[in-house]
Amino acid sequence: PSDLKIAPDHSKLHELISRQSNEDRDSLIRHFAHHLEYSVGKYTHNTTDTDIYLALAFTLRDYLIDRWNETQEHYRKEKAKKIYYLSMEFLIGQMLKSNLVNLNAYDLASEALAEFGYDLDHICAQEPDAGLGNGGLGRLAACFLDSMSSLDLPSSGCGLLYNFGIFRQRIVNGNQVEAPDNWLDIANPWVISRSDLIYPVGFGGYVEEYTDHKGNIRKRWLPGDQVLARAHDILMPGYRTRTVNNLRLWKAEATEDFDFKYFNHGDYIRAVEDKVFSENITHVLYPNENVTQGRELRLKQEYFLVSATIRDALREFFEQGPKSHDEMPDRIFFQLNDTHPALAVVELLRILVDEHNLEFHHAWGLVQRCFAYTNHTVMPEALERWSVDLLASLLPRHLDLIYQLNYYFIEELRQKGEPEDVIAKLSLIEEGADKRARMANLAIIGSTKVNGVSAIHTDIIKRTIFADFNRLYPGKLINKTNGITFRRWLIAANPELTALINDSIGLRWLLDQSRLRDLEKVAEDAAFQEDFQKIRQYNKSKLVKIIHHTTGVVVDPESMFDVQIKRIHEYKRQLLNVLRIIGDYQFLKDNREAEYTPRTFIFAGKAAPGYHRAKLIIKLIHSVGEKINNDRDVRDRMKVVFLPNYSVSLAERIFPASDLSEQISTAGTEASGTGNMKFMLNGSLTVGTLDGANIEMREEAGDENFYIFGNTVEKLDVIRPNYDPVAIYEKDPLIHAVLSSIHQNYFNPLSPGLFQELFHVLTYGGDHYFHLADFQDYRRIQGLISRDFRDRKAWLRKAIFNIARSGKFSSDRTIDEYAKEIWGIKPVKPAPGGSIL
Ligand code: B1H
Repeated sequence: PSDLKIAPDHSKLHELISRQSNEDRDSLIRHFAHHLEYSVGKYTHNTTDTDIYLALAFTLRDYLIDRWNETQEHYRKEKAKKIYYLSMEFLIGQMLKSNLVNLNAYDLASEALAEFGYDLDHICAQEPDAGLGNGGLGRLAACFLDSMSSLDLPSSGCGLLYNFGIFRQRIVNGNQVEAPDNWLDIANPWVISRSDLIYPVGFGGYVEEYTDHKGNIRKRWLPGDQVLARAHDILMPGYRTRTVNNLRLWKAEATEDFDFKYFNHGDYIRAVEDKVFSENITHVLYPNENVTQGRELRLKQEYFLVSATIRDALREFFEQGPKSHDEMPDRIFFQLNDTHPALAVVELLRILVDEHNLEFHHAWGLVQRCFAYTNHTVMPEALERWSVDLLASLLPRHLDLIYQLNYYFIEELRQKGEPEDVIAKLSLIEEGADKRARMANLAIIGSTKVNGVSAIHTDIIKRTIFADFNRLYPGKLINKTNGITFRRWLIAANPELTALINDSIGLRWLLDQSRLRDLEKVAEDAAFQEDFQKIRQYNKSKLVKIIHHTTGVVVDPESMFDVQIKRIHEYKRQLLNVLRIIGDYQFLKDNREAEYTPRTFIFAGKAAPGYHRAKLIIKLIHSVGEKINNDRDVRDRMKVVFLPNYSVSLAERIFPASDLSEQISTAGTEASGTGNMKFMLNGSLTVGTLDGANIEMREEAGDENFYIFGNTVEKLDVIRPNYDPVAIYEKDPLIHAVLSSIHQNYFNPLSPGLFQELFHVLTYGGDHYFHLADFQDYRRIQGLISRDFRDRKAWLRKAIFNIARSGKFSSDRTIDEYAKEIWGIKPVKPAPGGSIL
């Protein structure tokens, strides 16, 4: 960018990193021209930015396909063990830029397009996000795919091709309004439909007992309905390697066999209606995070993913010509991203027993060695417990097998002398009026390893929800702290900072993020600090434009950008942030001349459409913002904005422009968090509770570079029994004033009563998430942060230390640990190929 005064010597760097020849460049341009003409159908007239995007995407796709074929051929030759990462969500976002970065072709493409007068960044922005996920869990899966390819690990993501991803959020009058996300409405060059990979998936019907030719009594499932699962691949290149793996997304299609009874009765429409009905399965992503909705369609989706994936994996396994099933655990391994795909355990067992005639215990022994399960939450409302009635009608044979597994499991527990009350808790079935199958318990007994996603979270699951399992199977529960891909979240999202880092510490960190530590030596270097500051201001000025464009609010790029962006959830405590903002506002109204570090409070995040209270929090943020932004007493020092439609692509623009990262969940509730890491990597400082990965981030950054406040898990355990938020409200004048403003409709004079529910939740409702218990400490630390921000050099030093010590949170580190400690696989280096492009 021309207004940026730092000038790393790109030409030299470029030569050094890429050694790309003119041949690469010419080939890229030739391919691009070909696709513009023959794939997009444009020549010179009325070529739109989207056309340019499509032509470039088709060009890269060719390169990806070559490498994918090579990679798969190589895996087959090496008889490599393969990981299937099963997830109902893959929040991959836009692909063009990250593919260019990974293929080391970003600069090349940028120069080539510039020749024709196009700005590559602007072209990349034309791509619709693939929003096939809700939040952290889905984005984690996407980061993992990037790392698995970058580390040359034979693997495939396994998910669903939803027609509608996470809804688009519009804000009307301060309220969230949902609109469908029709992300496939323009041709998607990344999604490759596989004409040959299609499997029938059964539902309903009944279980039949029969006698086989040896006289054994056996069971088989005769499904009532069938739906076809067709494979669609999105290719995932690794960073500076020729390895390309695939994300395989299954889409539901109706079977060709219409129900002929309708035709015979002349009811053509009815027959075709049925066809449409079965295609519903992959129509839409359930928009919940950290909550399950026990709906029949969701169960169908989960089984659909599981069934198609297991069939496909078994096909690949048998194509290798194994001597027996016993080779399975050396060739295939399934990682379960939460319990959503936990039925895979039963599906594999069913196929081995019912279709391949393996003896039950032999089959189960094999299954257990092919699975591992990741737990992502302890929120009770998120733990899946499927109604036994629903299972009986949709998957009768699976329910049968769950009962059989439970019988042997409970027998084992009795033999170990476990008391009946403990057995009742461990049972796969929750007894009661409405019986339910506990998917976590099933996933645990079906897995070699179970992992939490941060040190504290693993500790909590070992002590609480899975304590008995931990005692029974010591060593089975382990920690794998989450990570993020530095390619998307630094190299692609913040190229200016990347160039500065390259200039000062060289390029080794690109392949080994722990080498970012070398930045420590420039943390106090005045020139480095100044360049870093300029980049931050440049990114902030770009965000200022977005804020103005989307909200109409003009904010000051010199103010501190204080940011909370994530799903709206009570446990994440956006309300605590709002209470603090109201407190600041009241303080400034009463003390107009007081010293105050100007701040821009930035929020973004979606609320689940059925989560009324979360939507009310969005409305409150807007109402408070409306008041503050228009109050001439404070509006030069405070601004509150809510950026609509939080998404991966919007996040990529916010992290590089943030000063302060709000990670303020109630201790013990946020399993890890991954947004927290993206801020750290881009040089924001964190204000946070001792929760999730914050704890390890502080350990790495150093206490003096991290702002911790609030009650710990241990303290909350002490407080909980006698916690009395009403007493705090009545005794603490500050809290009283803040809550009264909500209670007395200060921000909503025209719709009195609107926020009473929120007032109630925080007081008489019991303040389940301890907002009031942490309020004063939160205010204290924010005061400290304000003072520190004014000492620019000290602040920058802290920021640079954060970047330098963020290496642990690279998903390459996380995936390396999964590979070694859970999957038991080694990198399979690609066969040497030509140039990188
Ligand atoms: C996380 C979910 C989740 N934990 C149920 N659990 C869902 C649960 O549709 N559902 O039914 C969807 C999502 N998501 C998040 O996982 C945690 O809250 C974060 O703390 C964590 O960083 C992330 C990745 O591990």
